[in-house]
Amino acid sequence: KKKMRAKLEGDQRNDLLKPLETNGWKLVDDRDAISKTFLFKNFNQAFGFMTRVALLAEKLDHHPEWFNVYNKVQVTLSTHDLNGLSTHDVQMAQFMDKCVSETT
Ligand code: HBI
Repeated sequence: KKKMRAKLEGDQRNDLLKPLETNGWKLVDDRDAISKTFLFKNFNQAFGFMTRVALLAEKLDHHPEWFNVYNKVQVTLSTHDLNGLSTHDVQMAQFMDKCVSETT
């Protein structure tokens, strides 16, 4: 059973979300979640990104909600067991942005 994370709140929540928001992550209106749309050069790059993220998702047992069409990947991150945001979501978001920075 996966280690349960606490729901992000207060100062810790703001400190962790601020940099992500600077990086294009948005708070979702009607739920405690963050989302971002990634645009790649082509499907190959988009799916390569999804492959890297999928491996981390399995390692963390924490999976994104995502939609892909061709070179676009729309991602929403939330911790379903908490019905809110946890550090798992922050870790996934940070990793996704890292993947993009490593994409030529
Ligand atoms: N992914 N985003 C997210 N949130 C969860 O709560 C979650 C998950 N992946 C697997 C998972 N929980 C399971 O560990 C539990 O539902 C048992």
